[in-house]
Amino acid sequence: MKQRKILVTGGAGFIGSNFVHTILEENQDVTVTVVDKLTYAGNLKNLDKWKGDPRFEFIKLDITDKSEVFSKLQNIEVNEIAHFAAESHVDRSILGPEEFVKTNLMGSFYMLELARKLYSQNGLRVFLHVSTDEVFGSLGEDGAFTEKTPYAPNSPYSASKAGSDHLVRAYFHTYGLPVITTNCSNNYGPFHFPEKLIPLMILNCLQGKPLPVYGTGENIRDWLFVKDHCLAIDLVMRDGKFGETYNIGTRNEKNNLDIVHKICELMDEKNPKGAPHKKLIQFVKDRPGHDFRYAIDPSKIENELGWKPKYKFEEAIEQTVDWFLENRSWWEEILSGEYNKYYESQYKELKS
Ligand code: NAD
Ligand code: TDX
Repeated sequence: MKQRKILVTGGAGFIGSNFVHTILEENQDVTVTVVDKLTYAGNLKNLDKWKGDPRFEFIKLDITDKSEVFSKLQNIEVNEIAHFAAESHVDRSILGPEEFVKTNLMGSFYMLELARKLYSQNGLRVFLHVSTDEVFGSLGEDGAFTEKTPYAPNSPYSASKAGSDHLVRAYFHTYGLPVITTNCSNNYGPFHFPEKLIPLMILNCLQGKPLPVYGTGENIRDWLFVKDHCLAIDLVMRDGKFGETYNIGTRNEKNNLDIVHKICELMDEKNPKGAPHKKLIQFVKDRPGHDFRYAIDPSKIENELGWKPKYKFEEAIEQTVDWFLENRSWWEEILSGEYNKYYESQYKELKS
């Protein structure tokens, strides 16, 4: 394989920054160019480690601005694209769907148009589109999503991701672009933005704040450690088949209340002055259209690409809690800014 020169969109966000760490830590002979708008969820601190490294470059860019995308990137020397940039929070998509349609659909469209140009100029090797299991909708008590499950998105977020998945597919069939899509389940780990369930519960425990559980807490998610996800994406970029999709998950279903209890137990051990943290649990209004259950069947990536996760849930969730305990300044800065206003108004609404 030629030297890999990877363009990573959304590389200052949660999964994108973990992917940059994985790629640069695991490979010497690779360069990474991150493009990111630095929205509320993007944070250059996530990439501090690579400042000044000749293998790393950062370009501030809004993927919904077509002229900016083309003026800044059409002559760039990259041979792979990993497309993570998106609006990612379901609750925010319910409050304001427009940004989701713009970034997830139009932004992905412009990235595909750019990829088409780079492909015709110098033969782009792969365009990897990072998507979600939420495009498949909600499961009942049984079964799991396979690559053949029909699409049935229920939130503006998942509908915008589904739309982008279809565009990616069309660019393979119509233009022969070497695309691959991955659909994964809920990630957790370092650099997770505090609005999402796991970091929110860890940080509220640390601050002695209520732990808001939507509805009955019985909804089920299939939790994937972000480092396993990033290794899987790298594998798919190297060995995956163009035009195909791969589901990524680790058969790790848990209901939300079990997740919250697990975090409370870990916090009782590591932050004994707040124990028992489970006294902070508060049942609040349910999310509108709340999908009941997600579960991934990862047989295809296991059987065809030989993928195996490295981490077990028990060790990875503890590593995650430790990361938040050891990186106080990272989250304190986020909690002291604009995000706090969003959280407080969201929480007020959930209790009303
Ligand atoms: P995130 O919200 O933490 O990060 C998104 C990043 O994209 C941020 O750095 C943000 O600044 C950037 N971005 C947003 N709009 C942009 C724009 N217009 N132009 C350029 N950059 C922009 O999200 P995440 O959790 O890291 O998710 C990454 C990808 O993985 C998304 O495509 C998401 O749909 C998908 N995904 C996430 C999960 C999960 O559990 N977090 C699960 C499945 C799939
Ligand atoms: O305060 C909360 N209380 C609560 O009960 C929050 C923030 C969430 N929840 C519930 C809702 C969900 O059932 O926890 C579950 C997980 O919620 P989120 O962390 O918001 O994740 P989810 O909506 O499942 O979506 C995530 O996984 C799939 C990512 O945010 C998406 O980007 C990804 O595609």
